[in-house]
Amino acid sequence: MKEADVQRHDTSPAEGAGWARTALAALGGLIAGFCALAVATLVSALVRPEAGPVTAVGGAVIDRSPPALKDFAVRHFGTGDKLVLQLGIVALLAVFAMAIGVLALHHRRTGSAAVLVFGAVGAAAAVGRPEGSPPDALPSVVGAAVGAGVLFLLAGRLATAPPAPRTADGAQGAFDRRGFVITATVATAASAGAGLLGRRLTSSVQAGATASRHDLVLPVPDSAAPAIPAGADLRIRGLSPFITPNKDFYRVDTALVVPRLDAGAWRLRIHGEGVARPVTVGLHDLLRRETIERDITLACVSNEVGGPYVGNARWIGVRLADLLREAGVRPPSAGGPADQIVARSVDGMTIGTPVEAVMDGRDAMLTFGMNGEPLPFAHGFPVRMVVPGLYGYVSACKWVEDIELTTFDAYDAYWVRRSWAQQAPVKTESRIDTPRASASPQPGTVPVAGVAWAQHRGISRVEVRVDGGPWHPARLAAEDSRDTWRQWVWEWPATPGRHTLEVRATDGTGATQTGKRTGTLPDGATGWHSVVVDVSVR
Ligand SMILES: Nc1nc2c(c(=O)[nH]1)N[C@H]1C(S)=C(S)[C@@H](COP(=O)(O)O)O[C@H]1N2
Ligand SMILES: [Mo]
Repeated sequence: MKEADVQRHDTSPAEGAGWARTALAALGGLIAGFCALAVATLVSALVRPEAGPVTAVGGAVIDRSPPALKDFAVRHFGTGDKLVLQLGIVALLAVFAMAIGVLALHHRRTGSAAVLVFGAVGAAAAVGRPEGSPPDALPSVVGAAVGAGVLFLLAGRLATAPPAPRTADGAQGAFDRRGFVITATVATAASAGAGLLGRRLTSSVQAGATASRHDLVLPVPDSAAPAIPAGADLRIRGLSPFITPNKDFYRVDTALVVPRLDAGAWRLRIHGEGVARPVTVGLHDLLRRETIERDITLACVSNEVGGPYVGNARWIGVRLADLLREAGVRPPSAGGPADQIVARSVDGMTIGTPVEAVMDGRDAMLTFGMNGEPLPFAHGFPVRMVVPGLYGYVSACKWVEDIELTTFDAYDAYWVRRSWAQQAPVKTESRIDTPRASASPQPGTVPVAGVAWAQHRGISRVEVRVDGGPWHPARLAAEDSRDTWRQWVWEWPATPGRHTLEVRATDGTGATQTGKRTGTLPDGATGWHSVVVDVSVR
């Protein structure tokens, strides 16, 4: 403090130079921040890309977001929610960096110390993530140390008068403008180099993962999925295709950086209560096992009525129940002590699934193939879980590396700790895909079409009504399996005017979807999807 104080008194800037120094100080703060982040990028490439400060803080924000906010973000930004979050963090950091730069102008040491405080925040966020460990602090700590040093140097250039001779503009203000420019340039260039090197390192590591995905040849399944019935896809304009292409498949997860795992290095451990013979398997062990191929519709509990977070794919993998039985696991109904399977991903996600559901004969899978190709990285490469009939957050762990048998009493998984239900079977839902809300079809016959799903129970009826009138049975597309969604269409004799269309489905047990509107928390939204359209002669 003492030195800074002396400097403050030393520099009595000439009038007019004040604003320029302040602006340069703010710039200095930005440069210091840039250097900190760039160096952190290099260090995180060596430690773990996800341990970088922006990613770590973003992850910590996600971990702590109340469910309503998470829902809001998913709803409004979709998969872009993460980009918005990261841009927000960087923008906020930029503002702080400028403020700290100005602070450092007068309080050099305090300003530099403030940079270290931000480093500590980043370090704490990284270590505190579900998958965090002490080395994850390094990127933030080293980055902040460099940033603090750069700021200290730059503030020094702004504070001290250069030794004579003065430069041409030296008369304007009593600070070392030239020194500032040189220091700023060198620091920026060196840090940019470090950052680029970090990116290079990360992408060369990821190149291995990409190659391992490219090289993965999916087996011909021992038990192929039954051919999709010809009438399963009604091929109506505006209606979701029966099979959702991978590129269009919704994505919901907490990963700011998609984990890119090397298939050859991947291992899955199965252990815990009642596991007589714990096992560790690699991908090649799975490929050598009996493989199955199944069409299964996946849905997110955060999907609002009428929402997009549902998709149908053809999965290839192995039956999880086979592996569990080999490990000596018995379901609770056969006296097994564990009633919950906790799947853990490489990014620290935990997903709790009832053992009974996995072992009751349904096609609960560890999958490595999606629609004829290896799982895309964003969907869990190399291996994820899929369990028909349960929402994704209680069944579909991506990038899975550990399966522990335990009880629901003993352990709450990630989303359960954030007020979502421990157990969540998919609710019967239906959605109108066409016509879209506020469409204006011509009067006459208008196909009203969509999808309905009640995984593992199947769909037995779909009905549509107009303006609260009588329910009309829709024509159902052929059923592929009760684990998949089902398309439907109703030919509407549309008359001019504004009309409200509503849809409801009945599942294979005969239970009709409730019209009572509830939100997504804690175990999935209910209510009938409705769209308002304007039928008009054009
Ligand atoms: N590792 C991991 N697995 C995860 C999640 C996650 O955040 N991390 N999200 C789950 C949720 S909430 C859903 S709905 C599904 C979505 O799978 P998808 O992104 O492949 O559509 O993945 C599940 N598996
Ligand atoms: Mo989800």
